[in-house]
Amino acid sequence: MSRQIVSVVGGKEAAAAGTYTSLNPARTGEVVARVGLADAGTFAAACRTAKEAQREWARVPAPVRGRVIASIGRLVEANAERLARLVTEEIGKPYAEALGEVREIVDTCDFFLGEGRRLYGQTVPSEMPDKNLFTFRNPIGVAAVVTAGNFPVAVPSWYLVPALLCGNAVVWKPAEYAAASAEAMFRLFTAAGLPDGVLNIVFADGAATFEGLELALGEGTVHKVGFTGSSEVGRKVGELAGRHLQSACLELGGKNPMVIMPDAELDLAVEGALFSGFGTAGQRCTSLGTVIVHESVHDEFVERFARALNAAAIGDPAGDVLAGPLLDRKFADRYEEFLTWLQPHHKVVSGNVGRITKDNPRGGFDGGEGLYYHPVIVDGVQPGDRLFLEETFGPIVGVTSFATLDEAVELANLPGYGLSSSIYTTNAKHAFRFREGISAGMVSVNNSTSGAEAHLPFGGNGKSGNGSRQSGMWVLDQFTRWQSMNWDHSGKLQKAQMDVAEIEPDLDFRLP
Ligand code: UN1
Repeated sequence: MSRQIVSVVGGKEAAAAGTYTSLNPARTGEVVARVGLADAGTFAAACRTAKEAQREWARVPAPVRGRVIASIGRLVEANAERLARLVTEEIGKPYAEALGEVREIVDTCDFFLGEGRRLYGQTVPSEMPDKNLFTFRNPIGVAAVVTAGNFPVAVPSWYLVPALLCGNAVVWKPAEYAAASAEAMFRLFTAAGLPDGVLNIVFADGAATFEGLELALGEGTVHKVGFTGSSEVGRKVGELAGRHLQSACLELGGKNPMVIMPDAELDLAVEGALFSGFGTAGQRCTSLGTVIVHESVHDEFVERFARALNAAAIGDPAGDVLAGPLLDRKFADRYEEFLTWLQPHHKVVSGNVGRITKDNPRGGFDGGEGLYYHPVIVDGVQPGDRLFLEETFGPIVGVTSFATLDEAVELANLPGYGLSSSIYTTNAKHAFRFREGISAGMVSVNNSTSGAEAHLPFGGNGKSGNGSRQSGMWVLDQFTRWQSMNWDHSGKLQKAQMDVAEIEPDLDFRLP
């Protein structure tokens, strides 16, 4: 029996205006959940409800809110296998990775549970006597958070956990195709004791969400928009937020480069490229886009990379595989479009291309009813190619070569994204020169482009985002606003800059 799920606003189930069916991408005949989709009015109503609930929540002492975060972490930990199994069932993420994803929620809770006892402001001296200066972090109010389904629980937790800890209320709109995973996580969060209305979940399609967001921003019930998704939609969300004098927290796509220097340990680089490019079937925003390999090791690298890929298991995500199916039909269709970008000057070195079927099997695997695709390595990619310049969410990696490190950095920055990057080298000078030159928010040395840890800043530049950062202490600036306070207890009006004591120096003094 499949699940029936609907939006929950203020602790109550909200009316649905339509239905979405979330399918198992590994067996598309299996329904994971029937999802009631809300309209724009329900989204806006959820934001009003959140605004009401936020006032009381902000009055709960931050250390007590920290205890709620601690409970969320415990609940997620106690339900880790169930939640991971659901993620695997709903989006086809290999179970080991799904467990890792659930772990990332716990890590995020572990980090922020103590932040309730910090949320440090500063006490600083004034220019004048008998006056004190302070800074406070205030919650922003209501955060509207719209998330993708490739990380249906970990990435939402990067928004939800700090937003709630800081005393905000949240309206969360998860991806429809990952609705059951999102709803399960929502239940774990509310079981930790969040008062009704502090966290609301609204299932809606993109158009209704955008319209609802526009309404809510107009009504003044949303104070921060968080969005994880494509650069294209991110632009629209950023524009909308900007019209309301807000800066959205945008986590967008990537065309993440991996540079391989002639001094790299090639087998290590192959292992890194394999996981970066084809783990999660290439559907992380941090997945590898293009390998930029030094011309002297190009042929050797490509040969080993193709060999490693051919030996890798693609199949049922419940098993021990490198990759399962694509997330959902929408992603499979888009991926097929990316495959049309292949041109005569490209050389596919990995074997078959396209959907894995009886007529186009991968060894003994025919894909059954799943949205499985052959993983593809394309050699000979050139800087003017769409395959080089644009994100290709899915299991396809381009390869190009370079002569000097400066040229490699230039190639790495050329597509104009800036989320993640990687360099394989045994020379520290190369690593630091790369770090300095690369536009990405994240740099790996001798490691995969993916796999960011929960306590480092996560976010991109250029087409990957507007410079906002999630995770770690940096995200606090997304969910709080600084307030400065001065308190004069001198009993008279002391004017800043004017009533300030001056100590005369003898600036003509010189040593004999
Ligand atoms: C994403 O795909 O939106 O660094 C985030 C990583 C993961 C997060 C990916 N921890 O690959």
